[in-house]
Amino acid sequence: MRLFLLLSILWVCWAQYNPHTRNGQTSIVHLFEWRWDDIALECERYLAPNGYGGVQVSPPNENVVINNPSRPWWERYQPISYKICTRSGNEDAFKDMVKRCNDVGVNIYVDAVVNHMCGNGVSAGTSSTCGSYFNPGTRDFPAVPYSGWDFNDGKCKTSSGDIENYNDVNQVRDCRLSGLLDLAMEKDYVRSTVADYLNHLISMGVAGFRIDASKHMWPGDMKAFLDKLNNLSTNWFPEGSRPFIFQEVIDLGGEPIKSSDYFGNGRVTEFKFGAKLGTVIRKWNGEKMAYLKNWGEGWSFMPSERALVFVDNHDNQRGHGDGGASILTFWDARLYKMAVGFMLAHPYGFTRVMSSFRWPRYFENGKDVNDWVGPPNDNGVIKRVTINADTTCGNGWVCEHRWRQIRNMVIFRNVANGQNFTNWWDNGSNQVAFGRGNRGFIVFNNDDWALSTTLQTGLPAGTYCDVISGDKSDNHCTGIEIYVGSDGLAYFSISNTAEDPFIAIHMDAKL
Ligand code: QV4
Ligand code: CA
Repeated sequence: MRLFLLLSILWVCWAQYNPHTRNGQTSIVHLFEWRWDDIALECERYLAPNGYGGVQVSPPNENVVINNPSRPWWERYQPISYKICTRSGNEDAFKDMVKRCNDVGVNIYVDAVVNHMCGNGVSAGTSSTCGSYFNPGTRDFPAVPYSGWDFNDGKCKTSSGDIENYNDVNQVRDCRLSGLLDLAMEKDYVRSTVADYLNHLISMGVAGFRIDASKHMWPGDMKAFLDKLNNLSTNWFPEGSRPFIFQEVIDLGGEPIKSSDYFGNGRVTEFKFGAKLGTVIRKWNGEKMAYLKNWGEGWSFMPSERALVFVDNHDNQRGHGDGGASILTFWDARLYKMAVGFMLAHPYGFTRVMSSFRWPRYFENGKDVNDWVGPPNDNGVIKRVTINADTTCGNGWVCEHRWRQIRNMVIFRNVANGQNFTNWWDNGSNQVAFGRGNRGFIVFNNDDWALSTTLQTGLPAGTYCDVISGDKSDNHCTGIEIYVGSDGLAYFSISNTAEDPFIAIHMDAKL
C-alpha cells in the first residue's frame, strides 16, 4: 500500500511535466500560423504516420487586427478576448481539429497568451478577429470582461508604464511588456477568468499549454491559475491526467529572473540550447562539436526533465526575443538540418520542431525590416497548406517537419526513446559520433576535410539504411547503406562537401 501511495504521489508530481504523448512519441511540432483545418489534415496524413506526438498551435483566442503594418504575425500576441475566433478558424474548426488529431494520437498544445491584452497604443473600436469591441485607453474589454480594475497600471513604478529594466524583477512582472496592457494576475477574478479560458480548451481535448511571456508573471500567480485547471478529457487521456505545461522564459543568464523560478509550475523553454548549438555548428568563438561530449546539464542547462528544447522558435528565427545571431533557421538549411538532427538524436530535453512560413527577409543595417510579415494570405485570409508531389509544401509554407532528414530524426528519437547516450567519439575537432544504447547511432562531419573511420556503434550486426541520405523502403535503402559487424564496428565515410554531412542509423532502418 505504501509503495502504491508513493508511486501515485510521484505520478501526480510528474504530471504537469508529462506531455501525455500517446505512443511514446518524443517530439512535437509548432505549426506556426497554420489554419485549424490544415492542422487536422496534417495530423491524419503526416504527423501520426511519422511519429510526431503533438502540435503547438498559434494562439486560438480573438486578437487585435493590425493594418499598419499589414496583418503582422504578432497581432496574435495582442488578445482582445478569449473567444476561439482567429484567422486560423472559429471554435467549430478548432474543436474539429482537436478531435481529429486526438483520434490519430497527435496531441494539441495551445499557445496561451494570458499575461496581457493588446498594446496600450491601439485605437479603441472593433478592429478584432471576431469583431468584439475594446478600448485599451479605458482598459475596457467587454467581451471577456476585463476593466480597469484588472490591470497592473497602479502597481508599475516606471515612468513609462513599460518594462524599462530587466534587472528589476518587479518591473518585469508588473509593468507592460512592449506596451502590452498587463493583467493583474494576483486578483482572483483574473486568475479565474484565465483558468476558465484554459478549461474551456481542456474540455475540447487540448493536452496542455505553452504559457506565453511567463517571465512577466509571478510564478505564484501562475500556480494559482494552473491549480484551477481541470484534468484532461477522459475521451482521450487517462483519468487524472494533468495538463502539460511549458513556460516561455528566456533565461540566457545575466538576469535576476531564472528558469528555475518556474520549475514548480511545469517545464520551461531552454533558450540556451538553441543559442549555444547554433554557435557550435557555425564554429563561432572557437566552438567545436567535440565540446558537445557533455551537452545538456554539462553546459549549465536546466535539468533535462524540466527542459522544452528547440533549435529556433517563431521569435528568434526573425530576430525577436533573445538568442541573437547564432540561431540557426531554415534559411541556413544545411547547418540547420545538422542542428535539428543533433537535437533529436541527443537524449536531453523534450523536443519541439519548428515549422515556418517564408517571408521576404530584407536586411537594413543588420536588421530584417520585414520581421513583422505575417503568414501567406490572400487579402488577409491565411492561405491553405498545399502539398506538392514530392511531399513538400507550397503556398509559402516551409514545412521543415516534412524535410526527410528532420522527419526521419523524429522517428530516430522515438526508436531510441529511453536509451542512454553511449559510444561517444570525436576527432578533437568537428567530427563526432554517439549512440543511443543498442537502438541508434549518428555520425557528423562538420570539419573541412573528409571523415573516414571505423566506429563502435553499439548496434547488432546487420545492414542499416542511413535515414539522412534516404529511407528504408521495401527492405532496401534509397540512400547510403552501413554495414555493422558482429563486434558492433562499422566503417563511415562522410565527405565535407556532402549535401548533408551526417549519417544516422537505427533499429527500424535495419534491413
Ligand atoms: C511598441 C513599442 C512599445 C510601446 C508600444 C505602444 O515597442 O515600447 O509601448 O509600441 O503600444 C508589437 C510590436 C512592438 C509594439 C507592441 C505593441 O512589435 O513594437 O510595442 O506590439 O505594444 C510578439 C512580438 C512583439 C510584438 C508582440 C505584441 O515579438 O514584437 O510587439 O508580439 O504584438 C521578451 C519576453 C518574451 C517575448 C519576447 C518577444 O520576455 O516573453 O520578448 N516572447 C513572447 C512571444 C512573442 C510575443 C510576446 C511574448 C508578447 O513569443 O512572440 O511578442 O505576447 O523576451
Ligand atoms: Ca505581467
